[in-house]
Amino acid sequence: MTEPTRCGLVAIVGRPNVGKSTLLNALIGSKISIVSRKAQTTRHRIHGVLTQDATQFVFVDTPGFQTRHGGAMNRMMNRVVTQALGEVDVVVMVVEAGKWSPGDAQLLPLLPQGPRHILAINKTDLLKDRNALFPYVERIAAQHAFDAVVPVSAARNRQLEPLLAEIAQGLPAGEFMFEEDALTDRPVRFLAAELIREKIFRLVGDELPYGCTVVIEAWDEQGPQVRINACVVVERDSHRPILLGAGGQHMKRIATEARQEIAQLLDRPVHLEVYIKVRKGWSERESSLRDLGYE
Ligand SMILES: Nc1nc2c(ncn2[C@@H]2O[C@H](COP(=O)(O)OP(=O)(O)OP(=O)(O)O)[C@@H](O)[C@H]2O)c(=O)[nH]1
Ligand SMILES: [Mg+2]
Repeated sequence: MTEPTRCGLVAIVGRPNVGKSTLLNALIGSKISIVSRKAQTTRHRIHGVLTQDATQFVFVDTPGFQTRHGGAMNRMMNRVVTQALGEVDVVVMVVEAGKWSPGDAQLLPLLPQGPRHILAINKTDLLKDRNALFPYVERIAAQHAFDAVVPVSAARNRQLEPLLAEIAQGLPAGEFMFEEDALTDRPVRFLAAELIREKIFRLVGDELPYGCTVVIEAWDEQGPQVRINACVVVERDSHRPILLGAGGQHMKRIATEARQEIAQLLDRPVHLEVYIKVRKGWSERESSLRDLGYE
């Protein structure tokens, strides 16, 4: 007799920059969600799938929940978080070891009753004194009754199995939602656009990344190379020279690094052209956010 299957949705939530996307990638063993040192890298809800024997975990990476800044983009991102929380079997709240800020506390009342609540304490590799974790956990436990607490290091792949075991306990019996070898619900075009945005987040100074988005305008798999045209949409004329850099060097590096990773993802050579377009104030308007692929 074959074992009955289990399958369920697992939301990964937390304030910006705690390592949610890194954790998702580590759990499924593949990079499907982009990562950068800057807060608010993730803007979309991204499903990542892991199938282990009779258990299928469908993780939902979410944007960092934040209450500091207003604006259409931030409202959209917070909406993605609350919607993701509405339909899950397990919630994994990610925090940074030793750090508990108002941004973490503000998320607690939003965690829905019903799902299993797990606290993943990430970045334990940065801890100097592991004993400091005990009072830290006690302080959080006093504010919210988590069903389980698991210290992990997403960057070093540490303690991921105990975390998966805790998550599995909250998954209901049921049919798999995805094929066993599926990694994500997002098409490769989306992942390609995200990889370009990741390079911009990583390679361009502080302000600009928040005002830009990437749109794939053409995708042709006919020839020996996959030919991709992508457009980086920025908010101001003054952003164009910043993105280009002297002699176009900056943009060149962004395109080269993105092309290499996209080729890896597709397992085929890629020809990538990247253009820049100015669309004034796009991130401030709900309508242009929708046009540009945001929920
Ligand atoms: N040392 C260490 N760094 C980590 C770990 N996990 C993530 N990071 C780093 O933390 C930074 C933020 O990681 P992300 O995965 O983008 O964080 P996020 O929570 O998805 O961020 P947003 O999408 O902006 O909300 C990156 O520089 C990661 O390399 C970890 O376990 N240890
Ligand atoms: Mg993220």
